[in-house]
Amino acid sequence: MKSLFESVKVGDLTLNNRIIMAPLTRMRSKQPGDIPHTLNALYYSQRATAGLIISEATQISPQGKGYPATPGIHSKEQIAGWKLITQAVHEQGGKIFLQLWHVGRISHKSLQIDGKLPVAPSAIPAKNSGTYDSNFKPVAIETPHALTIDEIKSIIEDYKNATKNAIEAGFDGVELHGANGYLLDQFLHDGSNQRNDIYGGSIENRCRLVLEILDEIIKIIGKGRVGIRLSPYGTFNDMNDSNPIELFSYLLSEINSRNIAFVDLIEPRASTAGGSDKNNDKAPSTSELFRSKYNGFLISAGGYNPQTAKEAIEKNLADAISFGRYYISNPDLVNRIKNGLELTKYDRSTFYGGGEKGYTDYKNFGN
Ligand code: 8OZ
Repeated sequence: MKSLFESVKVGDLTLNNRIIMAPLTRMRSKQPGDIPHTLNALYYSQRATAGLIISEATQISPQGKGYPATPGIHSKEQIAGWKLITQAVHEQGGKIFLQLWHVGRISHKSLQIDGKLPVAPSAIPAKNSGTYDSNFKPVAIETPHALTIDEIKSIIEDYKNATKNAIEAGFDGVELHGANGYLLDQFLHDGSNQRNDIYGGSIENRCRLVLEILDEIIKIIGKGRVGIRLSPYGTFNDMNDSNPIELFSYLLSEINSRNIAFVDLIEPRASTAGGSDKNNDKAPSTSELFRSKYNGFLISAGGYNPQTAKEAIEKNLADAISFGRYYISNPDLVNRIKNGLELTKYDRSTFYGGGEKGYTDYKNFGN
């Protein structure tokens, strides 16, 4: 029987266990410049006993930014900052992927260069969504600018550049953020993509951008070091689609043929992407919907506790389990689960922005 605590091969890597630290937005990069720094290195190195750390979502370009103080991977200073983190994690025996992010329409003029409008597949705003300006003041989402084909090509270049920068910064691989209503997800779903060119309309066309980017980053870093995060049935950031089963079945079949390191699927029950502690327990599960459609290593994320994680691995519903909120408050999560220790509850008020409090000061019982 499979166990959460056994080492396992994923793409080109061997992980020490099947417990993954989920990508977690914490908005604590150094300002100005969205630069990772020593405090972030301490935070990640405290969590290095995870089988794999997936970094917080990281903008591939200034245009890809949607929240204050999220880090980037497009400047020399940011690459140097990330090096502190990869080195600190590697010194503790951990592995870390960088999550490549473009927010698309989930941004605000005040976060964009020259106050330009955020961009998206179509000029459709996300309803009931918001973000924060650079002073952490809540702001509403605007109607985005619909990207031209040339602008899409330039975004693909930004993903390539970011992947090269991730290699330079010492990451073990990259995860493409295709989830939670950000740019790539906006292209996938017909609720946000109403283009009538090669990037819109049919499922094949809506999946084209994700697959083109996947192919480009595979060429740069190798398929064994590439993963992708998807959130089928996610409703966060106003996502909706007329036929999600067909959409994600097609996408997974295309991903199968590329033989990448892993797919990281957010459970539909966690449809608010960690934005609330309420699960939609009536939602169908990833394993029921998609386990049989994907041939590779499947990471499952969203609303797990130690018991349900163990069961999911033992029943072979997934190959690894990703923890988000519990990784915020339990840096030694692997030890806690392994030894049945109580988990520390997280403090939601310190999730985004700030310093050490609620970041590097959670209790650690050791590894
Ligand atoms: C919480 C707050 C801001 C961004 C995601 C990158 O949901 C995020 C995110 C989460 O994937």
